[in-house]
This record gives sequence, C-alpha cells and structure tokens, in this order.
Amino acid sequence: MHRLRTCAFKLRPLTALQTVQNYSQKQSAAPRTFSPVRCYSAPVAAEPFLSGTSSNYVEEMYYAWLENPKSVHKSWDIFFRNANAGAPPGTAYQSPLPLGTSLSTMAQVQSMMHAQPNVEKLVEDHLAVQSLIRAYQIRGHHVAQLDPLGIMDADLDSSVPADIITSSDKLGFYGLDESDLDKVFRLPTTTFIGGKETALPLREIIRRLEMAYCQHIGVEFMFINDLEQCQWIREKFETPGLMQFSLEEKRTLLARMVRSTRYQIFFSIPYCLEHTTAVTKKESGNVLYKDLGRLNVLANVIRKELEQIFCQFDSKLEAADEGSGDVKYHLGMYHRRINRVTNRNITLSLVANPSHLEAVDPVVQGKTKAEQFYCGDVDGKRVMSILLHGDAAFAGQGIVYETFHLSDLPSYTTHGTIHVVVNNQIGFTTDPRMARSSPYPTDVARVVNAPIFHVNADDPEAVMYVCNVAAEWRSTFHKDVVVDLVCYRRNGHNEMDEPMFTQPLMYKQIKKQKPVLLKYAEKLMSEGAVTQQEYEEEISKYDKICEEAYTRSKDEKILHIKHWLDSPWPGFFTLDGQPKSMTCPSTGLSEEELNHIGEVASSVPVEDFTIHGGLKRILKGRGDMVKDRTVDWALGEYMAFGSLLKEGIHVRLSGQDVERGTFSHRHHVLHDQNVDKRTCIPMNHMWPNQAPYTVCNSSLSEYGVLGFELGFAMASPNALVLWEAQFADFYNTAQAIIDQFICAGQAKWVRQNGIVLLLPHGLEGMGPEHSSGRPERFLQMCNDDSDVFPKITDDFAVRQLYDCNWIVVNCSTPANYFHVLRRQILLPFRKPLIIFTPKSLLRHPEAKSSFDDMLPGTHFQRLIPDDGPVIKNPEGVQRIVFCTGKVYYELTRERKAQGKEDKVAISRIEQLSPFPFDLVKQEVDKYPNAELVWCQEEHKNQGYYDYVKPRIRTTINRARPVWYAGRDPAAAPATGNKNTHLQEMKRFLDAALNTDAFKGLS
Ligand SMILES: Cc1ncc(C[n+]2csc(CCOP(=O)(O)OP(=O)(O)O)c2C)c(N)n1
Ligand SMILES: [Mg+2]
Repeated sequence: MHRLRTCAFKLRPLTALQTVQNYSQKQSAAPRTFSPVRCYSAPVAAEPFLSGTSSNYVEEMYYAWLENPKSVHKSWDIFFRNANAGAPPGTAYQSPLPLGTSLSTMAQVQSMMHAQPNVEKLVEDHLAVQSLIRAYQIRGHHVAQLDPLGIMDADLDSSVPADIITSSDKLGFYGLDESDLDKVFRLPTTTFIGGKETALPLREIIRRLEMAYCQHIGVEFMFINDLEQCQWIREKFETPGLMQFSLEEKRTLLARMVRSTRYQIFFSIPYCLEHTTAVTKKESGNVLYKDLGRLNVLANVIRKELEQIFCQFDSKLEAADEGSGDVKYHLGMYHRRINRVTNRNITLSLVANPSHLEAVDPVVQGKTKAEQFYCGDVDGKRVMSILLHGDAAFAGQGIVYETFHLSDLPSYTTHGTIHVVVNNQIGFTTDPRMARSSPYPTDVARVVNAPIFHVNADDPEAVMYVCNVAAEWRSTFHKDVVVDLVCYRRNGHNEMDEPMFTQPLMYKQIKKQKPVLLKYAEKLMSEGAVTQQEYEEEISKYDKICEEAYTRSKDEKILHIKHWLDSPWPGFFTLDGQPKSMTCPSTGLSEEELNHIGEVASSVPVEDFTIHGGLKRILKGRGDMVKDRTVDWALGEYMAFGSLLKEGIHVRLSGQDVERGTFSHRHHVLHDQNVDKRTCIPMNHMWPNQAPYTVCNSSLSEYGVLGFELGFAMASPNALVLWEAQFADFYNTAQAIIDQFICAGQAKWVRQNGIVLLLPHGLEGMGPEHSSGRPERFLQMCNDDSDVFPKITDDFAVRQLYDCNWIVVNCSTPANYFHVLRRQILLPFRKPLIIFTPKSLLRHPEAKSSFDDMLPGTHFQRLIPDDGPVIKNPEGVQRIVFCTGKVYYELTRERKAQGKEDKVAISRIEQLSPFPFDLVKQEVDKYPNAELVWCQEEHKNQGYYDYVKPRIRTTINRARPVWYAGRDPAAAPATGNKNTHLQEMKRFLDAALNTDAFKGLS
C-alpha cells in the first residue's frame, strides 16, 4: 500500500512539466520518498473544489486511479482522464456516460453537462461527505461518551469540533443541508462503514460514523503515518456488526466480572468486619484500595492460589526466607497455567514493583526482552508485556516517555507493548485539569505512533472489544498500543481518605452510580442472556471459593516469600540437590586463553573490511601489549568478557556510546570505512559455540535504560549485564532504579540480581560536572555494620558478599577489574556490583597489568598491599596511607618525589563494600608503629571517608586515630578552576605523606 504524502501537493502544486527530478532539485529539503505518482498533474491541482481537506480525499482517489483506473467510480475516471489530458479548470468533471455512448456524443454530453451548474455542486457535495467521514475518523473521539460519570463529557461539550455533526444545522459547515440527508453518496476506500455497500444515504453515513466513533469507544489513530495501519484500525471499528458478542462470550464476561468484583468485596471493610481478614488487615497496616487491584490481578489474571494470597496477611506467620520483605501487594509472582480456551500452557509473571509510580515500566521491558532473547523469540511472537498505568502517573512521570522511546530500538524493542491506563480521572486528590497540560492522559503515547483506544469502562463489552483489538494490533504490527479505560474510583485513595473534601460533586455522582457489575448483569438479564438465579448462583459460587480458600489459608504455618518471585532461577541455587557451597573458584585464565582473546581483540576477524587508520594503530597497540603479556583497561575488560562468552555466559553491555566507549578506548564495534552501516563485533568471533555478546549504544536516558538492564538481568543468572554511565554523575537521573530496585531489591523481594554499573569517576580538573559518581551515596546505602568487627572464617570473603546488599569497588588495575567482572559470574549467587571506573587511568602507562596477575590461581584482590621497600622493614614504616582508585598513582608519584618509599606504605582498598576488615587488620598489624591515614581526592564530606573511617577504627579497636588527607568539605564535587584543582591536590598529597601537614580530625 502506498503512504499518503499530502503535503507536497498542498504546499506547492506542480506544473505538468515538473518531473520528480527537477522537483527535488528545487526542494532539496523536501520529500525523501517523493515519486511521480504522488503529485497531481497541474490541471487536477487547479480544480477549484480542490481546497482544504477535500484535496486529501481526491489525492487518495487519484493514487488509486493511477494504480487501477477501474478502482474508482466512473465519474472520477473520466475526471482524471480529462484533467490529465489538459482540460481547463472547472471542466474536467463529467457525469458517467451510459454504456455504448460514442465519442462524438460524449463531446456533446460534455458541453451539455458543463452547462449545468449542478454538476460542480454534486462533486462538491461528494467531497464534503468525504471530509465529513474523515472528520469523524480524526475527531470523533472528542464526542464519544467516554466518561461513566458524564463529567468529562460535559466538559468536552463546549469543545465539540465544528465539523462533527451533532445537529443538522452543523451540516452547513460542509455546504450541505437537511435536504441532502437522503441523497446517496459514494463511499471512499478509506472507510468501512458501508460494509458490503459502496454507497449510502448521508443520513445513514452519519449514523454509522456516530456508531463507530462517538459511542463508548473513542479511537485516536489518524496521526499514524502509515496508511495500512490506519486502514486496519478503520476496518476494526467501522465495519458494521463487528462489535457483537456471542451468548457464551457475554456470560463468560459476566462471570469474570463477578470474580473480580466479589474478590474486591471480600477484602473490603464492610464484608471483612465479619471476617478475620479485617483484623489481620488492621494489624498489617493499611491495604490501599488501589493495591487491592494488584491483588485482584494476582488472583484473577495470574490465578495465584487464593489461600497463598490470604495467608500473606497473617502477620503471625513465621517468615521462612531472608529479607525484610515488602507489603504484599508489591510482591511479584510467576505462574504457569493452562489456558482452557486454547489448551496451551502460558507462563504469567507479575513483576514486583516499588511505590514509585511507573518506575517498573522499563524493568518490565528489559525482562521481557531477556525472556525473548533466551527463547530465540526474535520478533516477539512468544513473549510480550502488558503495562498497567494510572492516569495521573502516565501523564506525569517522565519515565513513561523514556520507556516509549525504547520501544523501537533494535536492542531494546520488545516488539510491542499493550498499555492499559486505568483512568479513574483522579490522582490521589488532584483533578486532571491540575495534573496535566495535555487533553488526554495518554497523549505521551503519540510520540511512537501508538494507537490509543479510549473506552468507557462502564461498558464491559466495549472494553472487551478494544482489548481484543489491542491484542490483535500487537500481534499484527508488533508495535505499542494504548487502552485508556475511562472509569471512576468508588472510594477514596485509601481507607483514610474522604474524597468529598476535594471532589464533592464527582463523589455525589459516584454515590449515585450503579456498580458496573450490576449494570451489566441487568443488561444481560434484560437481553435474556442470563437469569437472575444464574447470576446469583455465580456470585455465591465465587464467594464460597473465597471462603474455603480463606479457611485453608489458616493451615499455612510458614510464610514463604520465595513463593512470590517474579523470576525464579531454577537450578541456579543448588548443585546435585544441595545448596551450593560458599566458595568462589579462581577467576584467572590460562596463558593460551589470554593470548587468544588478546589476538581477537587486536584484529579484524572478517574479510574485506576497512577500518579507520587511527583504529588500526589502536589495534596494533593492543597486539603489542599481548606480545608483552600485558593488558590495559580495555584489554582487561576484553579478557573478562571474552572468557565468559566461552563459558556460555551471555554478556550485554548497554549505555550511552558504549560501543566505542565515551573515552574512545573500547572499540567493540568496528565500522567499515567504505560500506555504510557495515560493522563487525570481534567479540562475537571469539570461540566456536560461544554465547552471544550484545553491546548497544542506548537512547539518551539513564532512568529508562538502567531500569531496562536491571530487568534484563532479572531474567537469568547466566548473563553478565552491564550498564555504563557516560560519566558517573549522570547516574542520578536513574536514582529511583538504584534506590528502589538495586539497593533494596533483594531485601524486599528475595530476588537476586547481578547487574553491574560502570561509573566513570575521578577528579581530573574538568570542573564540578563529569567528576564524581558520588561514592558516598552508594556507600551510605550499604548494609554492613561499621561498628562490629566480623568473625573471620575461611569463607569470610564470600559470606560477606552473600550477606551484603551490593558490592562497591574501585579498582586500580586492569587485572583487578578483569577479576571482579569474572567473579561476578563465578560466585554461587548474584549481587549488584557498583564499579567506579577510571578515566585518565585508561591510558596511564602505569595502570597496566601483567598476564601473571590473571593466570590460573589468581583472583580479585579486595585489598592490594604495598609490596615495595616498606615490607623490608615494617617496624620502620611511619605511616600507612589507605586509599582507593586513581589517587594511588598520584600518591606513589609524590612519595617517590619525596623519597619516602621506605617510610610510607600505601594500601589500596579495592573493594570498599563489603569492607575487607580481615585484610585491613593484616595491614595494620604489619606496621605496628605506623600512623593511619585515609587519603582521597574527593572532598571530605564526599567520597569514601565517612564510610571507611569508622570501619578502620573498628578494625583497630579504636586504639589509634585515623587521619584524613583529602579535599576540604564542599558543596560541589569539584572546583571549576584547574589551578585550584592542582593546588588542592598538592596540599592533600602533602598531608598524606607528612605528619606535620595534617589537616583533619582523628
Ligand atoms: C513517583 C511517585 N510519586 C508520588 C507517589 C504518591 N502517589 C501514590 S498514588 C498517587 C496518585 C496516582 O494517581 P494515578 O496515577 O491516577 O493512579 P490512581 O491512584 O488514580 O490509580 C500518588 C501521587 C508515588 N507513589 N510515586
Ligand atoms: Mg488515577
């Protein structure tokens, strides 16, 4: 099907002699897809009736005629022929001739017709009708009766579009009047209201348009710039008789409504007064009405056993799993069940979510993408996601927009999401007019050309219909779609709330409103589809199910939060039926493996591929390093990724500009300099039968993309999923994902996650931005106790990792970076890993590691002790400077300059959290006469000081002071003045190395 490009014509009618070529020469900024069939010949364009919206219709006719002259009405055929043959404006139209008319009589008829003034009127009337049809398609939703309360519709009455016929006098807008109502008009190919008819009286046309566009469904779709998709939607909503349901379907619908309504009532106050549930509810805090909705989804969509749900509310039950848990309605769920209609198995997963509205959106998308990836579902035919939104949150939360923008990106698409907006026309106590500036809460979806189906939720059949169309849309076009359920909230936001304080008229109306179940039951009874008795039996049947489940729930003795996992990892936690041992094998590699990975990393593993000259030099440099048995940062990362791929571990690195690397050090994607978009990813040419490597430049969103990667990492423990910030300070736009999911996810939802955050951090004189990844914030959120020296056991290092909520490291060598990445996968459990990564160290000549540090038997060093001259005479060492990260190189340079290599020991704490108490103790014990100093380049109220100081003090039993050497407290992370930066550095390095130069406190 051709796409409509009306603008070319409307903006600039073409003369007959203009070809595509000379058009595009003149209009260089104009149509990329312009083609000769998309412009009228000049005489057609010059026809007086071709103005405004009628031109759209004629244009469509014209294209159709060009493709097949028989596809249009004979009158149009003649018109276009004449116009193309050069008929002067106003003369091209003739009414169709009877069959067998000869050409000579045709000329006579032509002149005769031309003499009749009504002919032009006839054409204009036809065009008016086409415009009218189009107006309904575009703006019919403005007059649809979407609001069950009638409030929104009343508001909209004042803004009914002029071209929608709400009374016969509005026909004048089109130059029509009541006398035209019974005239028959031909229908264009862009409508389906005719069904099998090709022409209808105007009265019937208007009636059918009203039926299609102005009842309980409002369809917004005409902004979609794809004719096939528009036609598809028109067909679904315009075809007469499509929205009819069988008796069986109606009865099932009623039964489903009974379930969800009675379930809600079972939990709600008046009913629960007679049930112990009410008591437990009081004990367990406030169950929000809206959260009951989530429990309802668990029970009636996921079909989680009711007793499992009920027993969650018994606060006396003993918890069998670790973690502080979360309120029940935030927990996730995973359930496999048979669909009785299709007889096929379906796995449903409800993702645990925090209170932060919409924060879970990208997480769901990432998990969906991963599930698709692992089952080879390349076009989303087996796995899909449905997102449920509130109206205020959908419009207000920017993450909704950020998530939409992932929807069509190759490495992030889930091939279409169904969005359901529960539009109760209120957000807590706030009216929509105070909550958003767009007409609908759903307008954000228009950015991705998603069709939006508004529906009055008091009409269950209309709801079912649009949901079916949404599902079909998703499976046909694999694009997002929105269902806007316009409804109302019967009670306040929660039990405490009195909605009459703030929405008095709305709630007066709501009190009068008959519940939707009752309304629908009455409708079906009046149709004879069910009897009163059947309806009542359905209710008591479900009430009984709830009662019995409730009784059974009393038999549960133990509360298993593990039953509430959205992503179980079968087989990961046990080995031969036993829990895995708390050990981590060596993370080293053989010399051959290192060599092999190094060779691939420094080559172009495909034929006839021309890379940039600069990149050739980089690859050659890598090759030289491999020969020297050394690695820099990029090569260390290569070794880690490349080796994990060999072990069947999928590696996925995502973030802004990660393919090349912000600092141009990585180059994981090579670009052919001669062939557009031809790329090569050497990492995917590493081993036969290796796991795939995904590296993807992301959209410019931290919140969305980090959420997505977290979701991706949820799906499987056998993947290394990394998100890299462009510069570490940008991570804070994703703070909700970090706080609500990464930091506390396991504690709340007993769900492990091994996501890795790479945060380029360091004060390098570049000013207050681009400098700090705010390590203090990550460290402040660690759950280890600063005041308790732990019991040191053989498996201490691994146990500590097992117990922590996340791991925070700042590696000073490529080898250690390599090890920590590999350890992340070789551990018998998963934990989030926060890595502060370097910038200047990427090219620092000393920040290199030997293969020797990466061979079998080697491992990640939580602390790197000083192995220089100090170890020859530890008693003579005057001070130990503890530090982390890049400042180590600045300290060693200064120590050398001051000739103190045998007096000052420098210890690098590479793993900040969990804190290496055991190794710090060894260091302190090694140098009995040394003062203890913590040195950092960050300001005193930032960086690591507040975290490490009490822990070092605990290690030494507070026997000695811990001095501070670093920058003074400050509001900004760094100065904007390079000179000040250097002076500050000189001062704190001096303080670190000289007793007299101390500034700070013990
Ligand atoms: C990010 C965030 N901000 C604020 C809140 C507090 N809050 C909870 S519900 C709510 C109103 C939500 O309105 P809507 O999206 O329309 O959903 P509804 O409650 O009406 O279903 C607010 C502001 C929150 N949970 N999350
Ligand atoms: Mg709402």
